[in-house]
Amino acid sequence: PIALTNVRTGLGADAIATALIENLYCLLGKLPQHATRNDWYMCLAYTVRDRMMERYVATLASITETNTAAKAVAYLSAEFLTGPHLGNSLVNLGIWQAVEEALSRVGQDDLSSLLDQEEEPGLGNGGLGRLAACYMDSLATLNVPAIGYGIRYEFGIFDQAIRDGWQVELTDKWLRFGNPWEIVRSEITFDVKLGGRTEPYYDEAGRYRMRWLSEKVVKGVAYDTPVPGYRVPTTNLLRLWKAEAAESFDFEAFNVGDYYRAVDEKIASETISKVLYPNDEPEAGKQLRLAQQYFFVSCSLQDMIRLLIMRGKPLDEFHSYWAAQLNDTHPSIAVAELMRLLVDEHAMEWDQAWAITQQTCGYTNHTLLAEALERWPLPLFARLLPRHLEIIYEINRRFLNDIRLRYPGDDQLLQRLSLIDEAGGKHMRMAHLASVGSHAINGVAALHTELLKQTLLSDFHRVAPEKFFNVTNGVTPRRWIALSNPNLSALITRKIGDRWLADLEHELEHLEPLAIDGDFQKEWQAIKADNKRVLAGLIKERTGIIIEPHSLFDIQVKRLHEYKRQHLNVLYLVTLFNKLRRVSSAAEIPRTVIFGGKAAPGYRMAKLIIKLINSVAAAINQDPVVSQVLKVVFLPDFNVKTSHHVYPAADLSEQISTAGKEASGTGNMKFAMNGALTIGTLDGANVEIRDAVGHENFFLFGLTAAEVERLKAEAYTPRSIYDSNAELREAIDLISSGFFSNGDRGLFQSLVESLITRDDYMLLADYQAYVECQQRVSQAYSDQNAWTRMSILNCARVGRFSSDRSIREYCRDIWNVRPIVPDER
Ligand code: 26Q
Repeated sequence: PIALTNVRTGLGADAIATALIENLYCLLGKLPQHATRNDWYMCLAYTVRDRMMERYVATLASITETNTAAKAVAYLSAEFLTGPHLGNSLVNLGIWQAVEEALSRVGQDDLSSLLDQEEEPGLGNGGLGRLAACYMDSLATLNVPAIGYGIRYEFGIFDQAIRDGWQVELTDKWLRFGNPWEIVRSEITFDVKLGGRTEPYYDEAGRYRMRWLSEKVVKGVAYDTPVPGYRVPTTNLLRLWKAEAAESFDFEAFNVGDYYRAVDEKIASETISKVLYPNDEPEAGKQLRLAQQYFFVSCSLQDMIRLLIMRGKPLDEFHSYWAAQLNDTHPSIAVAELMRLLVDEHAMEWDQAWAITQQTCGYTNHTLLAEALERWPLPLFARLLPRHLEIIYEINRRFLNDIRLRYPGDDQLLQRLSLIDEAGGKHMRMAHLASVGSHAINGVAALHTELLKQTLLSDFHRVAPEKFFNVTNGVTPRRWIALSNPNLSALITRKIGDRWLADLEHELEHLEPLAIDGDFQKEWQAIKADNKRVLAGLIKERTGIIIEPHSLFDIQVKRLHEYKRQHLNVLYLVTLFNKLRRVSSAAEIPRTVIFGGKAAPGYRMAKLIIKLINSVAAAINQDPVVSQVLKVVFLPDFNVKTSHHVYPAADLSEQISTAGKEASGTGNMKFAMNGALTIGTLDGANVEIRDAVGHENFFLFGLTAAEVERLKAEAYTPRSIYDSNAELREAIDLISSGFFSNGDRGLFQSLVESLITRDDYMLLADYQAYVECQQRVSQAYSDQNAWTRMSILNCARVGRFSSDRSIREYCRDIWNVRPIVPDER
């Protein structure tokens, strides 16, 4: 090991203070008196990164050195929604106080303003990308060697602004001021072929083989970001690929004098990692999305092979050293690409390559919604990946042959299982490719896994039940409690010691006896009140709306989607509005209802729901009587950074999706950990959260998933509910009347129409139950001591929703990997 001087590694305030000044000077070329706030942020970031390097290098060595025999995890994901790194690094390295002290010695006593300076990497849409980030934190914390492989998007998820109540998308220029957390590995690059055709040939041994004569080649360059575990020796990495032009192509064009064509090629190549696609983006741009997926998967698998060879291991032991997890179908082309690399590039026999591929890959499903399943039109697929199409045909032929032998005469079964959907324009079914190519398939909550087995993948469950597992999602308590709710963390530590952050499942429950302790309740309430004041300040700053910190903070933050039913919440608000205008509002519990979330730019109904929320909010907030007891806020640009202030301030967490539609949800866990009570349906992980916290501490309403299906099958008629429920009709009619849209009766017509005529997500069916449940919430909130007891119990009992528990289950059931004990390094 290199003897690093104390200024690069020292964890005390002295060493850190010296390092800050030195980095400011050496890396940024500034003296303290000329440094801007961003300069201080940058030099602090470099100073913190320096302190991760020793562990990062040692951990990487455990994946590259010859004599270590540990299996490592490759988490393949098109999205990693890490959020800002600085605060999290301080928590995990245990240097928060030392940094505060060091900063004050150099005349900077506002750490929080420097934390605020960081542009968050928004390299994900929502739950799935954030889950990948939580899992990276837990892998490192559990000392499991792992690489998160993905794409270094130049533009992440768009920034959201609200203008005149509508969502406006702004480009996310997160790299504008540089990224101090990443290290470019210019020497780690791979060529990725695209397009062209295939051709058979005979190799030197006289064997019949295929080669791929591609139309073009792009180059992937590795950018590494260290991922420190919580107070452990392991520091893993995120390895994100940036697309660049393969130089050879520049030269070819240049040589024939076509300089501008060479530059065009370069731009086209770099487009591949340019921008993150929002989910639910329809048709347009599909080809680029597939190119993105293939690009990062190919680079990652080539890198894994390179690392295996570096370790001196033979290729036929690939699966003994790598567990590759496919985060949804986005990286599922890995199944065909690993086959191509092994068979075409490394001359392995098909059967052996197939065994290795299946033993290496695991597939996590995150959705049952038919419209969200990835299917590629065959012509498009063939154009971009002609060799993979052949490989997939061969996988399919062998797979269906096997099924045919086991289930003779069942042609329907063959058609349903096939990797190719033959109906109405042929399509590649990526969920089928992932399922066939993996040894393990998992859902992300108990209910979701059951539904997966009964519906979407029922035929796969029939032919290979041993492949199916449930791993209920979890979230990291380091970011979602320690970092975002420091006062609550300090209180917990004062009462039950400091082991809970590393062992939430077993330690947090020690809070339970304190739920009825009057003094503890007071402290708990004081912290919640403080957090609510902070959020109120942020809301005033961002929206100008002044809210009452003593009111019940009722919060729904998540991506906008009809199945998540933000508009059910709105129907309740309009109902309340009507009621409060009629009768004296004095008896009502004061509430502040807060929404946040982005809509996919092409999802018109989701964008209309945002407009509706803002329109209803405006009417309520300006009504002199109603606004005494009810305020409604749409907090713009909900992202990881903002969310740090949101979860800790919530009294009530809205988890009101149509039962059977939300695979798991993870916000539900973040809220509960911070002492919010949940109003929710029996959907996703809500079911397990309710069981964990106790049914009496959870506000349940609505149809079950089975009831939703039954009702749908029996010809559901939302209009009859509209006709028979006067309060509901009044609410809907007020929206139709133009009351919230300056008399424009047309504005919300499509929304109202869809509710009354189709109501695909059963809002009307659940409306009355929801309204009544909200009344129970108000009643419960009026007894502050009882509410506080429930709040404490919610926190104390959700230890199992730590991502550490989830990762332990993946390690045991799916990956067969073990932690590296620190001594082994
Ligand atoms: C697909 C094709 C083209 C462009 C984009 C996409 C795309 C991108 C992202 C499709 C889906 C996503 C993200 C899905 C997602 O976040 N799912 C959520 O995953 C969470 C973690 O498991 C669950 O808790 C949520 O229930 C689930 O909705």
